[in-house]
Parts: sequence; structure tokens; C-alpha cells
Amino acid sequence: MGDIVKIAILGGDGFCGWPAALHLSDQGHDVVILDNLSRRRIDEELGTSSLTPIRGIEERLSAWREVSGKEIGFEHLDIARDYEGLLSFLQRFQPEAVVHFAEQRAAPYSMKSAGHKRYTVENNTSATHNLLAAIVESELDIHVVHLGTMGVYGYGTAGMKIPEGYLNVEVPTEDEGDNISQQILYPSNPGSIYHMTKVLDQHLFAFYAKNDSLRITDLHQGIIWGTHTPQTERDERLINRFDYDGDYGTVLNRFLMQAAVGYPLTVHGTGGQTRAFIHLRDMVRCVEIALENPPAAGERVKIFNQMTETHRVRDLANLIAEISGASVEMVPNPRKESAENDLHVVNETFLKLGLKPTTLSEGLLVEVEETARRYAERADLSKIPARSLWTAEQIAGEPESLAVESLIAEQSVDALQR
Ligand code: NAD
Ligand code: USQ
Repeated sequence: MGDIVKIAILGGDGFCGWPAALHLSDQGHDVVILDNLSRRRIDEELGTSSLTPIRGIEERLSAWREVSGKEIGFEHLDIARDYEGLLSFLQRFQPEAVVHFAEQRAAPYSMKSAGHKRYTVENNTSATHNLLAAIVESELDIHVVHLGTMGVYGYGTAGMKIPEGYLNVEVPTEDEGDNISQQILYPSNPGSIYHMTKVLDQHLFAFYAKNDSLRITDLHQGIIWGTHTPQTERDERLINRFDYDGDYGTVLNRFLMQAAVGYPLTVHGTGGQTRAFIHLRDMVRCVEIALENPPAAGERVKIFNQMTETHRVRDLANLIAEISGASVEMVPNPRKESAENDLHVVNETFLKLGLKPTTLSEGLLVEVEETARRYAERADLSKIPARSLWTAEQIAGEPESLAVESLIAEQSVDALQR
């Protein structure tokens, strides 16, 4: 982006939002973070914390000021529950763009109990809907860039590459030979309540783009790996979060952390699940590219597949075991998901717009593992196993201790909502 742009980062204290805010500020944009710090409270609820020693938001911001000479604003605001606060912020700051990261993003957390399901649906859909309604009420022209997920599609191929959001279909009419061609949203097939909220988001976006001509880009992102960006590395006080626990840790970073602390790599089921991945550094670059290429008013929602490569879980485990000497353990899959799947995805838009993918390399894997080793003494190994079970049958088959854990979890999420 050539010009200085006013950008609000919703969820800018999180794993993706923080490095994205630093990257955009580094480029000279006027950045304000909105966050209710719920992710930090969820760490308390789960009795876990980032492996890396993340600083409080105020210390983060003053460190950035000191290191870069640049100012990032901060508003402590709950986007899902404080509509008036959000509207008044938009009217005051008048951003040209909003990047929306502010949702509960862990599939296992969303499946822990009825309370966690309800919290995730209410938080995520209200956050998204409040934003859209507030933009309309403010009468401002704001480009919304939302972080969605590859998981809205499910992880099948249906014999074709998964397109970027829309599927061409031919509908037979009653007149023989007279078919109608149209594009529809690719059929959704979410695998968790969390992923399901991103499906609901898609429909909210489609409605507001059609009805109010809002300009919206939805980034269907794969699993992030890596932990640093050039900005977060500039000072230890700017360090990014590193989730490794069974609810929030994602597979590749978890395996690298497990290798670093000498814990067997926890492959769920057969490890035949194929998933899409993208490095954290490419994520911030993709957000920048999306901001530079907004849809026109009246155009339908732009959907980009934000991923650079696909890998099978057991192949990742074997690769990391080879590099690090870690052992691999096949554990019963706590989720309800296909034992094996192939995944082929179109990701041409970002490549055409200049993304140079940072693909999996031994050097980068070792870099993450070294970060994990540096902070290994902060790890609580009892938090590594994934304990969130997807179905009543799985829960019925578990020892009583886990059922009690689920009850305690239900009570603590109630406390979070209050
Ligand atoms: P995160 O949990 O680290 O960050 C989310 C941030 O949003 C947190 O700081 C949290 O406090 C804030 N937040 C949540 N609800 C809020 C509310 N109601 N009001 C204000 N702030 C709120 O998650 P992340 O890994 O940074 O993910 C960011 C986004 O990217 C999510 O929407 C997620 O679905 C998407 N995404 C993440 C990944 C990944 O691998 N991490 C992959 C694909 C998509
Ligand atoms: N898995 C293991 N062992 C582990 C952890 C995970 O085998 O120790 C497996 C899971 O069973 C699953 C796969 O690895 O098959 C991916 O799990 P994950 O926790 O890395 O990713 P997921 O739950 O899909 O969620 C993450 C982010 C979410 C984002 C999504 C992108 O938390 O916010 O939307 O990745 S995607 O997967 O493309 O839908």
C-alpha cells in the first residue's frame, strides 16, 4: 500500500493479530488494536499459558514505541458484547480498513462442553455481525478483511481442487437442454463448532455485501506454523505467543515443541489427515496483499485461499522425528474426523498478487524447535495431551476423571462469559 492507511486490528493481541499489527505499523500505517484480552483469560481458565513469555498489551505497545518510534493505539473492547463501544470507535477513528481476527479459534476448545459450544457461537457470530452492522450504521466506507478458515470446506476433494470460495454449477431447468450456470459458495462441511462459526460468518458476509454493498475479503486460512516475524524478533518484549496445549496448540508447532521437550509426538489416529499450512510470515504478507486489493462496492465477497502447502499429519511427525530424534506415538483420535483424506487446493490469487511462499524447510523447522527449547522450562507437560472429545460416545468411553474435567470446564466457561 503506497498511502498511509488507518487500520483497526480486531483481535490484535492474539497469535496472528499481534504480528500483523506490528507488520502494518512497521510499514507506516496508522494502526489501532481492539481486543478484550479474552484469549489471556482462557489461558487462566485452562491453567496453561503461552510457552513464550508474552508481555501484557501495554508493555508490548511501549516496547514497540521504543524500538520503532511508531505508535499503535489500543482499545480494550469486547466486539461481541459492546456494540455501542465498537460503533463509537469506528466513528472516532474512521478506519479505511478493519482486519478481523477477533474470534475464539480453537476447534478442541469449542467442543469441550455445551458451555464452550455456546460461548464460541455467541462470541464469533456476534463479533462478526456487530462489526458489519456497525459499519453500516457508521455510514463509513470500510474494507473488512476477515480471517476465515480452510476448514469451512471440510477436507475432501470431490475429485477436484478446492476453488477459492465459489463453485461453478449447472442447474438443469424444466426445459430440456436449457441449463443455467451459476456460482455458489462452495458447499460447507465444518468439522467442529468453531469451524461451523466460520461458515455462519460466510453467510453474514454474503448478505451484507449484497444488501449494503459492504466491501469484504474473507481469507480462508490453513494452519499457521512458526512463531516469529522480523518485527516480533526485534525485542524480547515483542515476542509472539506460542500455544502448545491440547486445546490451542496446532499440530506442527505442537510437534516441534514436543520434540524440543522430549515428549513423544502425539499423532491422532492413523495420522492420515491431510491439512493446509502457511507460515506466520506469509500470513502477515497475505493480510497486506488483501488490504491492497479490496473488492469494489457492490462486488461480491472476495475469497482467497490463504495456504501455501498441504501435508499429512503422520508425514510431518516422521519428518520431525527424523530431524530431531523424537519418538512418534499414535494416540486414539479425540476428534471425529476422517481417518485419511487427500486435499488439493487452489491458491492462485495470492501467488498472482506476489506472495513468495515460505514452504516447509529443515532450517525453519529447527528455528521453531529452538524457540521451544529456549523456553522449555515454562512448559507444563500435563497440558500437552488433547482431552477435548467430540461425541457423547467418546465421552462415555472415557475414565470418570475426564467426565469430571468436562464438568469443571463447563463451570469455568460460565465464569468467562460473566
Ligand atoms: P488467538 O486466539 O490467538 O487471537 C484472537 C484474539 O481475538 C485474542 O487476542 C482474543 O482476546 C481476541 N478476541 C476474541 N474474541 C473477542 C471479542 N469478542 N472481542 C475482542 N477481542 C476478541 O487466535 P489466532 O490464532 O490469532 O487466530 C486469529 C484468527 O485467525 C481467528 O479468527 C482464527 O479463526 C483465524 N485462523 C487462525 C489459524 C491458526 O492456525 N492460528 C488458522 C486459520 C485461521
Ligand atoms: N493433530 C494431531 N496431533 C496433535 C494435534 C493435532 O494428530 O497433537 C491433528 C488433528 O487431529 C487434526 C490436524 O492435526 O487432524 C490439525 O489439527 P490442528 O489443531 O493443528 O488444527 P485445527 O483444529 O484444524 O485448527 C487450526 C486453528 C484454526 C484454523 C484451522 C485451519 O486452530 O483456528 O481455522 O487450523 S484448517 O485446519 O485449515 O481448518
